[in-house]
Amino acid sequence: MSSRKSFVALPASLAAERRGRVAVLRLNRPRKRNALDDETVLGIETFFTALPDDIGAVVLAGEGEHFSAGLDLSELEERNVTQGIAHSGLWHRAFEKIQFGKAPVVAVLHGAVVGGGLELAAAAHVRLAEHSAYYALPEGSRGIYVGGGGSVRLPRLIGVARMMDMMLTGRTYSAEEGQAIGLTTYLVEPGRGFTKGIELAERIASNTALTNFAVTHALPRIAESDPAGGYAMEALMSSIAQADREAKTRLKAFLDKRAPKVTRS
Ligand code: 1HE
Repeated sequence: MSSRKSFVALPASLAAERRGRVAVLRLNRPRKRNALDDETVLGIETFFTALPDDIGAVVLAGEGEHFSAGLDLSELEERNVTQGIAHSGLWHRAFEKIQFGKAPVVAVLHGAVVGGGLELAAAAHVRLAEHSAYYALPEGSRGIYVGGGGSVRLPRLIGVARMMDMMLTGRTYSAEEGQAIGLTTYLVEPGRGFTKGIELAERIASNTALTNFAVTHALPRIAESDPAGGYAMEALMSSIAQADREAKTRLKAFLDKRAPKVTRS
């Protein structure tokens, strides 16, 4: 059931609602192309911190013609080095709450997904794009540098060489190119993104909480480990997951021929 009533107080630049076990967070500043000012970044942190325990997945989307124009450049006042580090830390903290939060996040991308907007999208677990989406890191030409975790997350998605190219030459990737290089894993027709995002989020929310935890919290850490540590962590995680009562119930349902088979989509 859709409910417009938000479970958390947010700035006007964000809008939240819940639809059953799926929570939706929209960047809601279309007149400024969803540029991310400090208040919005703090609001994102608040939203993901306050997520109710029964929410199984989140859809993150943008209102208007663009997902996000990145950092609100009008706030780029004179900062000294210490203040700059603190500002970047604010983004890091907020986006960590997305990546290592309570529920998997599906980002629905369209229009400009640039600078800090791309860094935001990179913190999600599943990214899907409408054909209108395009990706850029204009920091290079603005005389600044990414500060929202982009150097950590983007090379893991598309490689250091592509990120260097984007920052040094101002290269823009189209939605189709973004799909080909791994920025997104779904590409849909214009206007279909949100519906597809909800569909994927509902599917994710139907997994057990323990499996979703394993995939979003353990898997990325295992992937970063040395192989020996990774195998040990994987063995522990898989034994914990299979011991869960809900896992036993689901396995029994399959063996009793009550659960769906895996089919071609
Ligand atoms: C903004 C911003 C912004 C738009 N900060 N106000 N990001 C960028 O370098 C991207 C800058 N933005 C653009 O290139 C374009 O605005 C877009 C391609 C995204 C959209 O173009 P368009 O023609 O639809 O909109 P517009 O007319 O350019 O902008 C509409 C309004 O939004 C206008 O304000 P107005 O008062 O004149 O109506 C713009 O000034 C405003 N606006 N983008 C502030 N980004 C943690 S570090 C991350 C570092 C970065 O993210 S750097 C990348 C910054």
